[in-house]
Amino acid sequence: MNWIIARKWCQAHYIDLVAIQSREENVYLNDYLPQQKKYYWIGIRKLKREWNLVAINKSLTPEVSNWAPNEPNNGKGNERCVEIYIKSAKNSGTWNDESCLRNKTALCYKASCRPDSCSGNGECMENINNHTCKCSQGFYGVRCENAIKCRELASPAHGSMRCTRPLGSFFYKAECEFHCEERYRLNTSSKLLCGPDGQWTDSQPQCEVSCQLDSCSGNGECVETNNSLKCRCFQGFYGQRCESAVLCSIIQAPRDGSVICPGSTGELRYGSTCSFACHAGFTLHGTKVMMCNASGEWVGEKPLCQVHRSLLMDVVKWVVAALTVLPIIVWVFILYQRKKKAKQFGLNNDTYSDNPPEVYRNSAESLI
Ligand SMILES: [Ca+2]
Repeated sequence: MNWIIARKWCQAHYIDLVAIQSREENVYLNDYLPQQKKYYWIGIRKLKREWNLVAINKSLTPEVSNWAPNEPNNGKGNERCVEIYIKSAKNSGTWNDESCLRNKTALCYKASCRPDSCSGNGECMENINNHTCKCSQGFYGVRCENAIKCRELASPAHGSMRCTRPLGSFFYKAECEFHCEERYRLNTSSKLLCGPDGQWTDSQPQCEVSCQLDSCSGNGECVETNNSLKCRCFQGFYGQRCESAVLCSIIQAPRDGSVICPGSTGELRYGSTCSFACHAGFTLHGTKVMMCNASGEWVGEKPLCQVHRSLLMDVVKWVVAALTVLPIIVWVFILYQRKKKAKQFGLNNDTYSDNPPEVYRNSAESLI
């Protein structure tokens, strides 16, 4: 029967003309089949200038080709079908392109592949009396029944992991997503896929502490180093998280004066200022405004309130004037007293004397 009828016959009684997919099969067929005078048709035909394995509709590859020397030669100009020499005198087990109209024995095959022959994870290849599975990426085994496994992952410290595992735990096609607690950040991708080569798309993620707005209490610069944080405190603050402020001591008002520290709420921090003033009549001597520095010390000397100089001078003038006038007043008073005594004894003598006149004394004695 010619090639076309041979194929139809095979399709009717078996599956198709044999689809040879390896060179070893040629050896097997040559050993196994009996010799036929005109040899056998096999399931290879030229379609659109390419040799095609018609049963599985695949192009013939050089690795599978087993042409006899100088073949295919299209010797008669219409050689578009392929025969196999079985137990020939020479080139036994090799192929020759031949006219499809020639009559030869049909070499059929019986299917061995079933829909689940390769577990749905590979391509089933028909062989003589058997089949083999060509597994898809990510699968292995005689029936491609095993999936490649990636190494197991775990939830990171201070984080969580959630996986979808269509083929089982951490097998090919598994997807794992990672999340970190507040104040922590993933150091790699948040989503990992298990690839067909058994490798995750990234390394196991870890949650590392990350700088937040309040990591340094808003009083310093946050720096991330080796999964830890470091605070560089601004001037006037200290502590691991810059949580403490440098404080200056409470400053007292000067005597006869007052002090005002604007904006302070009891604590006098770095940068606080205090202004001094004196009561009326006093003058401020020294620093009018003092500032708390980054070391917790006041800058400047506390001022003094002293009496106003003009007022002091007025007081001095009054005292001097008083001291000048007072002796005169005393002298006038004494003089007045003496005159008064003289009048009392009838003596009209303007001449001043510490001793009263004898006349007066005698008269007095005479009165006694
Ligand atoms: Ca030929």
